[in-house]
Amino acid sequence: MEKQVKWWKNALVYQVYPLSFMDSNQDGYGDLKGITSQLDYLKNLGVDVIWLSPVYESPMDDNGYDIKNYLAIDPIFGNMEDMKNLIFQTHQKKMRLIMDLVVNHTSDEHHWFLESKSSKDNPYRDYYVWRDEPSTIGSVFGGSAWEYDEVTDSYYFHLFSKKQPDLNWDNPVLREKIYAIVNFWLDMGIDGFRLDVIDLIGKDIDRHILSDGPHLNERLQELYDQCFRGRDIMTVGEMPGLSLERAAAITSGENPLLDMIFQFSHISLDEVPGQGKWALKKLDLIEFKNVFEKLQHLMYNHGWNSLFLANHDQPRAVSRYGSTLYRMESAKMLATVLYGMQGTPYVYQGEEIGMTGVRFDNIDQYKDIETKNIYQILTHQGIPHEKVMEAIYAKGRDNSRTPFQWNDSKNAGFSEGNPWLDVNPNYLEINAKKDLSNPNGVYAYFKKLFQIRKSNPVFLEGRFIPFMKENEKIFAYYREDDQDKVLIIGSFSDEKMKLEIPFEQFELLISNDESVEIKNHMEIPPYYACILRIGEK
Ligand code: TEU
Repeated sequence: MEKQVKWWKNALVYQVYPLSFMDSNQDGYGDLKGITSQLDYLKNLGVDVIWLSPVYESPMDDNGYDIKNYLAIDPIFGNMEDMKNLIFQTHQKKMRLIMDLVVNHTSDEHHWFLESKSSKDNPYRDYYVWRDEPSTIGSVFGGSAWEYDEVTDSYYFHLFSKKQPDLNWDNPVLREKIYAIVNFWLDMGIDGFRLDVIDLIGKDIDRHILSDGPHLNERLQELYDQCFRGRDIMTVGEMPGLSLERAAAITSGENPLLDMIFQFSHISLDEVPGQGKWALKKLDLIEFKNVFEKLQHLMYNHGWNSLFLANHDQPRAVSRYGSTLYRMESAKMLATVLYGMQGTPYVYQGEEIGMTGVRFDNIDQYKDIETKNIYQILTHQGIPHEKVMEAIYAKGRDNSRTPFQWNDSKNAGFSEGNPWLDVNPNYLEINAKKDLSNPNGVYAYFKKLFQIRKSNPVFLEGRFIPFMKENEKIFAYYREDDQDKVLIIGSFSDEKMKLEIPFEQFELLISNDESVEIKNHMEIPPYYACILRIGEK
């Protein structure tokens, strides 16, 4: 009997950051109706699944990752009818939709927390983590992870902002409440979830174990049994602290705990180890290649991988790994090497038109809580404004959150109103209308690349074999199965590079510069990328 391939293995997932995608009512905030109006844009790219960052009711301290009511849509985004309509229209177009599930913490304005903090014997007290004394654990967004609350003279735990108290997953009553929420949305017809920082739900705070804690597997198992089992859905867990090996283990087996994981080993390589994201280090391509090679080998026939370079927390891939001087070339090159690998491909909104990071002069133009906090902390430490801004330009989360650049009209066609975050001034040059009108645009390239992926099974199941492993500027590898062999090549160099193609027979499947003739001894231009089929098919 032929092995049945799970649909999400061959799906293209597109992340929409609702605040910044499309504003339908001109209030400056993107919304659900705006997303619904652009479904054809996504369908035409080849998108199978839309992942929606949170749209639940929220005070927006962390742009919706601080939820006040899990069962309501925030008025900024519309209402429940708009949500149902988005799900319906997405399904009509034969796409699916997954939501973001943020259950490590809630907003401090969630009624559970308001009850919890009101007195020590309130029935909701144990929904959150309270201690008489703080420990040394720090918040991801800077400062202590403990906040004093005078009502009960105790401290609550918040790994993110102080408006995001952590839920107490040790409490079985709380867990039941969460499962009911998950089932509410699945019963409404959504097709799965991206689970925010889900590596944290097994933590043991008193022993300072946060990611991948002692209870992680049992909690994921319970969630699976109570909510996911038997449903035709996909799940992807964001697990910033998980090892490659554990990511493979959690996603393997007949009924994996999660279908795939966002694992961050490749993401942290441009940081000074152990010093956090703001301590910048030049990326060593060899290290980068090694992480991917390890991941590809670990996941081969054992677990499943997600392929991503960007999301709403990460800088724009072109600015980070490519070159804004060779913007279109490097956007295409990065897509080629990333999506040539085994795993489910993820595109973050704007990546498909080569959007870049932003450099605002004034710190007040930044809206991200993490960026604002770190600016205060670092400048108070005496680090000069310019130096802090350089780190923010490189790593700040607003780089990827500026409004989507649809065209060259006012506010890039995102909104007639005042955008909640300024549009990147380069929208006159970089926008979807311009890119789509160019047959050699980034969008057209992404589209073709995804068509090639889907129509050649070697991309789904083929083995990963590195090529030019020791080269510090070229990322190249084969994918090979019993029937087929392809060679994927991408140059990370802003200079010409020499390349040896050790085959007589090959067919060019795609390249980002068609004027380049493929020969045994060849020279490739900066940021060149191509995929060759080896031999004759
Ligand atoms: O992010 C979790 C996380 O640990 C990081 O991605 C982190 O936000 C980033 O590295 C900070 O530099 C998730 C969400 O994706 C993020 O937007 C939220 O702020 C965070 O959880 C809290 O919900």
